[in-house]
Amino acid sequence: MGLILPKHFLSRRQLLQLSGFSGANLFLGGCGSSLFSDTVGQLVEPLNQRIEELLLTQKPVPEYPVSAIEPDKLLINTFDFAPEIDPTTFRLTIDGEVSRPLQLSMTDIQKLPLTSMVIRHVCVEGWAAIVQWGGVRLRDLVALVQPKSNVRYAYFKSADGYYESWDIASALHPQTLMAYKKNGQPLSVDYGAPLRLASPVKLGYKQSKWVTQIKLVSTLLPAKGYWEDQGYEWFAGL
Ligand SMILES: Nc1nc2c(c(=O)[nH]1)N[C@H]1C(S)=C(S)[C@@H](COP(=O)(O)O)O[C@H]1N2
Ligand SMILES: [Mo]
Repeated sequence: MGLILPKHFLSRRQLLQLSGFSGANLFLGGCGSSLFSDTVGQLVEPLNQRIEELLLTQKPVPEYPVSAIEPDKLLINTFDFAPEIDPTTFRLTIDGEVSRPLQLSMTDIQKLPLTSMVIRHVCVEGWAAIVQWGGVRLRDLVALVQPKSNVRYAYFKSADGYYESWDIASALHPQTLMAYKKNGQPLSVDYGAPLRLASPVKLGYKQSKWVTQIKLVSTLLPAKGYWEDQGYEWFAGL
């Protein structure tokens, strides 16, 4: 079929499944005509070269066996309140310097390949826990919106007022997930439902819960993150 598709991305079958997304939600401002061919056509375009290179050079960090999960050790760490979000009306906005901004429902997101990983969550306050997260790779979501070549950061906005920014390499890491499952169960409200960041490459405070918007940008704003703006380190790598 001559489709140009990076092999670390979605298969053709998955693309065709994706094209079944409800059109109204898939593309902001889309005209709605010939959605099928339009969608598939956009998704198979190669990504820009900088991002392609990043994706090819990133190595996964070792994971733990399922038997190592510490179900009681992941403390709830919320700076203020846990927002109740109706998962049926929830939409994740992905926008910024991209060719195809999207608004995705949880049904859309759960049609994407599910990745499961057992990693250590580390909080700067002096505790850690081995956790299993399940969700969609952020790189798959980024690929859908077709980022411009100048994109260097991802901003994450949360429903409780929390905000974060990440370097694009960490955001595109193969184990950086937008998670909707924890230890094999659906994510609960306290732990960030319906959707949160989870990654073995960043400290706990980078892992935003209740994410409602992901914005891909070329410059870092003065407001870098909820804790960073109070003096914590921005990169916060593990
Ligand atoms: N929206 C939001 N995300 C957040 C926080 C928060 O207060 N609000 N706390 C952060 C901190 S400091 C940590 S350690 C982890 C804790 O995740 P958990 O509550 O699922 O253990 O969430 C991070 N993400
Ligand atoms: Mo934390």
